[in-house]
This record gives sequence, structure tokens and C-alpha cells, in this order.
Amino acid sequence: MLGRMMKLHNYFRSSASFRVRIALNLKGLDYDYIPVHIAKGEHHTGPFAEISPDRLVPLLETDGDQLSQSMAIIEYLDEVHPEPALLPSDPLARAHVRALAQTIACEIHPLNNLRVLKYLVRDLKQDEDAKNAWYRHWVREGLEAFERQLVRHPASIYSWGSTPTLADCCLVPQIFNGQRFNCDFAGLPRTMAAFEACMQLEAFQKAQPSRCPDAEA
Ligand SMILES: N[C@@H](CCC(=O)N[C@@H](CS)C(=O)NCC(=O)O)C(=O)O
Repeated sequence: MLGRMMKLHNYFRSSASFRVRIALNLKGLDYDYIPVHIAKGEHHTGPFAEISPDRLVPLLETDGDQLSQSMAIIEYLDEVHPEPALLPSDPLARAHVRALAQTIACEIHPLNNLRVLKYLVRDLKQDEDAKNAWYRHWVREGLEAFERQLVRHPASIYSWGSTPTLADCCLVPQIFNGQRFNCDFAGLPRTMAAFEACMQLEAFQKAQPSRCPDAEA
């Protein structure tokens, strides 16, 4: 490992943080867990705001530097600690894995994260039911697109191939968050099979919100 112990500033319920926790666990990398309670606004003030230009979790302190954006962090980890690889070596396969990951990270997550949901309620005066309907709509639409991508390729254990990839680092947290909002996962057999396969692995189990030091009921 490079230099000092890495520090992951994150929040147990944050799915972008969960992605990075999975990647760190898959690679067997130790890190200090630094909780940032985003529901209480801790990302906007205090020590975290000093080191985080975008004021979002996760943020990884490593090698004397600070990295933001979960996808950039995971690709960095994959380059510096190449085993086990989270992206395939074949360029076409790699593009497919990135496309699956981005279907979640770029098409679902930005529409549903905390500040968007707060804006819907506080500024646009939407009620809880409307907020939840919005959330479920974008999860469902995104996961259907994910499933359509999976069925174009031969069946595999995980989202792509016989080892977990960046796509699985994104899929599992999205399913966890979808479960909190009672999203409908019916008719997504390949997606849910990949999720179940991942959840057999200690790296995914250990990263789940309920096992985080800052977990709340
Ligand atoms: N694209 C970013 C998203 C980061 C992000 O939105 N994180 C959420 C938690 S999952 C957050 O910090 N939200 C605070 C807010 O919305 O105010 C990434 O992948 O890291």
C-alpha cells in the first residue's frame, strides 16, 4: 500500500460511498472510516468542507491527496492496486462494464440523491408520496436499461463475467437504496441474480450500510 493508511470520508447510507467501500474490500485494502453525516449537513461545514471542493461523499484521502467522485476513486484504486481487476482487460468488455456502471452512476443516481430529493420537497413543494414516486420511477427506468444490457450478452455470474466488476460496485448499492424506497424489482432476473451473487461475497456484505460504524436503524 502507498504511504499512510487511506481515509474514506463517507456516510453509511450513501450509495456512492458504498461503491468505494466495496472496491476497497474487494482489493483487501484497509482504510480509516471517517463518517460524514450528510443528512445533518456535515458535508457543508466544518473539517470536511475544508478538504472537499464538491462537498459530496465519498472522498478518499490517499497518498497525501484527496480524491472525490466514486467512479474516479475506484478507477484510481484499480490502477494502483490492479488485483483483482474491477475492469476487464479487453477494451470492448471494459466499455460494456463502464456503460453498465454509468447506467446507474450517471442515469439513476444524480436524479435521486439527497440534494435533489430535498429540492423537490423544500423548493418545489412536493409531498412525500410525490418524492417517493419520483425516486422509484428513475430507479425502475434505469434498472430496466441495465437489464436490457445484460440480456444482450451471455449469462454470467455477476453483471459482467465470473468476477465482480465496477458494474457490480454500482449495482449493489443502488439495489439497497431501492429497497429502502420499496422499488419494484420484478422482471429483472439477470440484474437481481447478479445482485444475489455479489451478496454472497464478504467484500459486499462488509460494505453494506448496516455494518458501517455510523449505521443507524
Ligand atoms: N457522482 C458522485 C456523487 C456523490 C454524491 O452525490 N454523494 C451523495 C451521497 S450518495 C452526497 O454527498 N449527497 C449530499 C447532498 O446531496 O447534499 C460520486 O459518484 O461520488
